[in-house]
Amino acid sequence: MDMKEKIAQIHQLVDNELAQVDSMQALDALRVKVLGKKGELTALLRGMGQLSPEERPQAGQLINEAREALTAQLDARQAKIKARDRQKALMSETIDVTQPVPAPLLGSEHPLTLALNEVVDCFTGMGFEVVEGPEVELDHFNFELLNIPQNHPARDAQDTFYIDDNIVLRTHTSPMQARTMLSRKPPIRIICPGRVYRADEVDATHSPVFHQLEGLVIDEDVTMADLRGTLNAFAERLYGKGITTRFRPSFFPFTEPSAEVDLTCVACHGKGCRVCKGTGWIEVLGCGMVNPKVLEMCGIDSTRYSGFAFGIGLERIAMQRYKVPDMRLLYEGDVRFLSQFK
Ligand code: 2U9
Repeated sequence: MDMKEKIAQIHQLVDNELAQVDSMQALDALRVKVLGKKGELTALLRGMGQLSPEERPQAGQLINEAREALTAQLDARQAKIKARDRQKALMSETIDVTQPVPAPLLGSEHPLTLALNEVVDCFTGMGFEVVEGPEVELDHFNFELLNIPQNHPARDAQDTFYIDDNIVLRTHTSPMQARTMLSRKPPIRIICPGRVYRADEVDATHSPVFHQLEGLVIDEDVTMADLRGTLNAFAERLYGKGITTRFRPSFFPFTEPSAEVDLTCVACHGKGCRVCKGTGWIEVLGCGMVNPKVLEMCGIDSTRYSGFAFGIGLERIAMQRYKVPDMRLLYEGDVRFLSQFK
C-alpha cells in the first residue's frame, strides 16, 4: 500500500470515529489514537526509514499535510463540543428571577415586648435610664432595704419563692433600684423592667411569673407634683391626648405617702362604659414618695434628697392595649395568637 492510500485510510478512520464522538474525553482519545506518540499517523512517520531517499521528501510532505488537516478537523470538532458543553452549563445554572418563591416565615414581636418597648420609650424620652439586674436576689435587697421586715405578710411563703433562707426569686424589680441608690449619687432617674416571681395560682389575671417596670427618681426637691406630672406625661404619651391620672391613697412599705393610679378610660374617655365598669377610670399602676427609711438604708441623705417611685404591671398594659382577655394567652406561645401582632 502506498503512502497516499495509508493516509487516506487514516482520514477514513477519523471520519468514521468522529461520527461517534460526543464528548471531550472521546475526542481526546481519538486525537491520541491518531496523532499521539503511538498514534497511527506517527507510525507512518516512523516507517519512513524504510523508504528510499527519493521517496522520503514527498512522503514527509504528505504526512505533514495530513497532520495539519487532521488537527484542524479535530480542533473544529473540539470547539463545537466546548461550545455545546458551555451552553449546557449555562442553561442548567440559569436562575429564573421571575419565578415566584414561597414567602419566608417571619416572626412577630410578642405583645409583652411591644408593650415593654412602648413604655420604655415613654420614659427614656423623659430622660430615664434603663437598669436591669438579677432575678435571683438576696432577701436583703428584695425585702430588708425596702422596709419589708421579717414578719411582713408580703414575705409569706405563699407569696415568695425561696431558694434558701437568704435567697429568693425577686418578687418585684425594686431590688435594682435599691442597688442603684447604693452604688450611685443623686440625681438618679431610672426605670427597671424585668421578670418577677410570686407564688400565685394561675388564672385569667394571675401568673407566678410576670413582668414589671418600676421607676425611681431621686434628687433635691423632688415632690409629689413631679410624680404626678411624670405620670400624666406617661399617660398622654402612651394613650393619647386627654388621658390623665387620678391618685387614690394606698399603702406600700417602701413609699410614703403611696397611691394607686387610675387613667382616664381609653374606651369611653371618662364617660363610663363596660371596660371601666361605669367609673370612667382604669387602674394602671402604683406609686409614692420613697419612704425616708428606704432612702437612709440605701445610703441616701433623706434630709437633703427626696424621691418618687412607681410600679407598672406590663401584663396589664399589654392586655388593655391589645384587648387580651386572659393572661395565659401571653405565655402559651400559640402561634395563632402571636401572629396577630404584626
Ligand atoms: C425603691 C423604692 C420604692 C416601687 C413601687 C409600686 C408602687 C406598685 C405594683 C404595680 C403593679 C406592682 O406589678 S405590680 O403589681 N407596684 O404599686 N411600686 S411604688 O417603689 C419603690 C421601688 C424601689 C427603692
